[in-house]
Amino acid sequence: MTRKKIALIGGGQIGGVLTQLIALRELGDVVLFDILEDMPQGKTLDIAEASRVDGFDSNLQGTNSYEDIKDSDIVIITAGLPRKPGMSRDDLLVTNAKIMKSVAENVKKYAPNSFVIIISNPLDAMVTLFKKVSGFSANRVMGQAGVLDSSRFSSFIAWELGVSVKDVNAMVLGGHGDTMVPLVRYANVNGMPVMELLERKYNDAAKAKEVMNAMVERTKMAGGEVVKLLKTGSAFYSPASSAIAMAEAILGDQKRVLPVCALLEGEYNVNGYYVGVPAIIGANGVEKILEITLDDEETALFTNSVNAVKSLVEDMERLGF
Ligand code: TXD
Repeated sequence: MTRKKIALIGGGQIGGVLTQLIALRELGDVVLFDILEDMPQGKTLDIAEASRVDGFDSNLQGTNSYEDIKDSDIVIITAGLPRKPGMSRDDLLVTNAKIMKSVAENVKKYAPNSFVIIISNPLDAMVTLFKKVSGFSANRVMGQAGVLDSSRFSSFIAWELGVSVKDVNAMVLGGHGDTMVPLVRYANVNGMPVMELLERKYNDAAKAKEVMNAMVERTKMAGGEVVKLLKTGSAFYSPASSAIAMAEAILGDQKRVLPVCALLEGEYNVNGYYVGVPAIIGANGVEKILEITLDDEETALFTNSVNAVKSLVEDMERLGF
């Protein structure tokens, strides 16, 4: 059996952690691409020189040439700049859209049969643009945001209740921005509703609600919380782990049910937009979007989030992308 080939476009903070995680798990061989000369070569050499200690045989190659990503099975994209002080959303959108356009053209040219996981921000717009430029089928183009946002929400719940995070199931839907929708009603610990456990803990329904609201708000602002602490750059360990979960689901045909940024074509009454929803992820990428019932309040929040995605995409189109 030949090894799988995984191309990473963008060799910054997330790209580096992705490389190491793929090697440690021996998911395949890695080609790490960046426009910065020598940097991806240096990063892959550093990680590869630990292969004896870590015990992996994956080949790790750094490159500045797109030709090297030829025939990759999976492509994970982190290329793009993070927002700097004084930069407007439109500025970030223009910079990263320009980068994403060239990335999409090259992935289309050299890895036309790959499954693509996009991480670059603004996430929902970048996935939309990649799909448009590449012309890839919808099942092969997805964005990573929901796996991380849901992991953050689950972690907060586990810490609050003093239970193993492995038993917590909680999901975040919608766009990857301040309007994202942590689903409180469906959050559970091994099937037991989180709200019920909180009410028992505090013996006070109002207090339980207050605690849950704080966790919801923290989830929505979790990226910013890390940015503020790091001072430079944004979260990179957890976004990398989250993308790896998606890549593993594809490579292992796991049929995992993961919240991913997927193209909606009528599901959830949305047509033609990329939004975070639960989907079955397997060897065919996004194999099926799962529709769940949302109550009135959840529907209002989800619609609000979809509208934020729509306006972001419209901004991008107005800018000529
Ligand atoms: O969950 C999520 N989706 C996210 C997304 C969570 C956290 C951060 N998220 C976004 O990921 C973040 O806002 C950025 O847009 C991306 C990548 O974050 P990272 O922390 O890895 O950024 P870096 O360290 O700045 O790395 C970006 C690299 C850097 O090495 C650049 O030289 C490179 O991208 N770059 C390019 N690579 C290839 N091709 C082009 N054109 C290019 N331009 C810049």
